[in-house]
Formats: sequence, structure tokens, C-alpha cells
Amino acid sequence: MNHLDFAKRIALDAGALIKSKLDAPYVTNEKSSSFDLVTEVDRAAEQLIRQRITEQYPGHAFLGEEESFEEAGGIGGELDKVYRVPFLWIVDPIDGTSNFVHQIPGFTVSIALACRGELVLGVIYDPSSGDLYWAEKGTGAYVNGSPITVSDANRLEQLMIGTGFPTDEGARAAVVECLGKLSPKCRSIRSMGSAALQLAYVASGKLGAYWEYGLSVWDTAAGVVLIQEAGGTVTDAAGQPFRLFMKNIVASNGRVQEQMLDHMKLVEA
Ligand code: 2AM
Ligand code: CA
Repeated sequence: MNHLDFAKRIALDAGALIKSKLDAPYVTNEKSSSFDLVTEVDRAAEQLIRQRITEQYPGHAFLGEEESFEEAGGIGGELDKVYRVPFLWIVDPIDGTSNFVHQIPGFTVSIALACRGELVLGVIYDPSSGDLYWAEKGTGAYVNGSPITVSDANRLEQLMIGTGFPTDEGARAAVVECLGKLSPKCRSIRSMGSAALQLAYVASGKLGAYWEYGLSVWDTAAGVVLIQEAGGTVTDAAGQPFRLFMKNIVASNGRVQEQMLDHMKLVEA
């Protein structure tokens, strides 16, 4: 099995586990604040994914939301070392944990693979809809086996635009300020609660653009591969190209990227 088929398989298996726990009792804890949740199911899904990767590829490194580099005994928190790691799996077992906890559809499994810091594949699985998105560098982006491309609209007023409300207070205030500027200029705004899902929606042309501040690499990595392979663009709020560990994301079909950037409030990266 190649890396992509393997990633799809484990995303589907983790998604099945998550779905089976939706109505079951589980423990929920607050992390940095009451906006920032983790459940037993996040941890169980990450453990499943990590165990499968370790069994299949014992030499590969692993970065999951619920388990830092340090805990994994790997990279030691020095981010520049990522560029020397031959194979690094970047995993969010549940992106959109708040949706999961509140039983609202829109939580996803997000799995990406970086080779020496370059993203080479991304898989996003939405267990509520059953949609499996994937992309591998140089071979296009797909949902359930059908090719996807970004929207071909040129103007913001033709587009639905996604955003999210970060846990960090300053980042949330900056998003709200952009929202005030953008909402009169576009068809409408949506906030789905999963960065990965909204990036997949940009890749498949459902959303024309998406911005959010204060994100982490496990929220964005897989979605960025999808958008790049579907013909779109991802930058930070200042228009700099995507880099791993970039917190502030502006993604679009490319055609409206400059128009999006005109409405962004610049915050500390
Ligand atoms: P999560 O559900 O995996 O935590 C919601 O706007 C988006 O922000 C989701 O993708 C959510 O991912 C992410 N998010 C929530 N808390 C976060 C945190 N403390 N750091 C980075 N991203 C976070
Ligand atoms: Ca998560």
C-alpha cells in the first residue's frame, strides 16, 4: 500500500471510531480555556492513527495535536529541525472538537505527510457526510474519487467565504474585525468549526475563500495540499506564501486572493 492509500485507510478507520462514539458517554476536558476542548475520543483516535503509522512505518516521525514533538521524544520543539525529518506525519484526530462535543456535523480527521518540511499529501475525512478528500503533490485533488477544483469566480460578491473563531482572544478579535469589513462585500459568510473542512471546501469550490487566525499546523497541513492541488492559493494575512507553523491563514481560489488580503487585519504571526 502506498502512503496515500495508507493515509486514506487510517482516516476512514479513525472516522468510524469517532462516529461510533458520538452518542456514547466520554470525558471532556478544557485545555487552554473553555473554548479549547479535548475529549477521550480525540485521544483514542490519535492513538489509533499513531499506532497504525508506527506499525507500518517505524522510522517515520509523528506530530499529533494531542501529543507534542517533545512528548513523542522526537523533534524537541525546534521547528527548523522539521526540515530535516525525512517523513513527518501531521495529524489532527478531530478537527472541530467543539462540533463533535455539541453533536453538530462538521468535525474531520486531518492527516498530512511532510518530507523534509515539504507537504506531499493530505487527506481529510468528514465522517458526518462520508466525504473523503485527498490530494498528493503533482497529481491533483479529489473527493470520493472525483477530481475537484477551486471556484472560477473572480469577484468576492459571487462567493461564499468561510472563517473561524479562534480560541486566542486577540486572534478572535482580529477575525471579527475582518468579518465586519468582508461581510458587506461577499455573498455570505459561513463558519463551520473545522479549519480542515473549510480548506477542503475551498479546494472543492464550495467556498470561494477562507481565513482564520491563530491556527496550528495540524489544522491546516492537509487542507493546504488539497488547495494547492486544486488550483488555489494559501498565504498568511500579509500575503506571504504558506509555511508550516503559519498561524494566520488566507486561502482562496487564487483569483480573489488580493481582494481577500485587502480586507485582512494584520496580526502577529
Ligand atoms: P480543533 O477542533 O482541532 O481544536 C475552529 O475555528 C478551528 O480552530 C478548528 O479547526 C479548531 O481545531 C481550531 N482550534 C481550536 N482551538 C485551537 C488552539 N488552541 N490552537 C489552534 N487551533 C485551535
Ligand atoms: Ca483537534
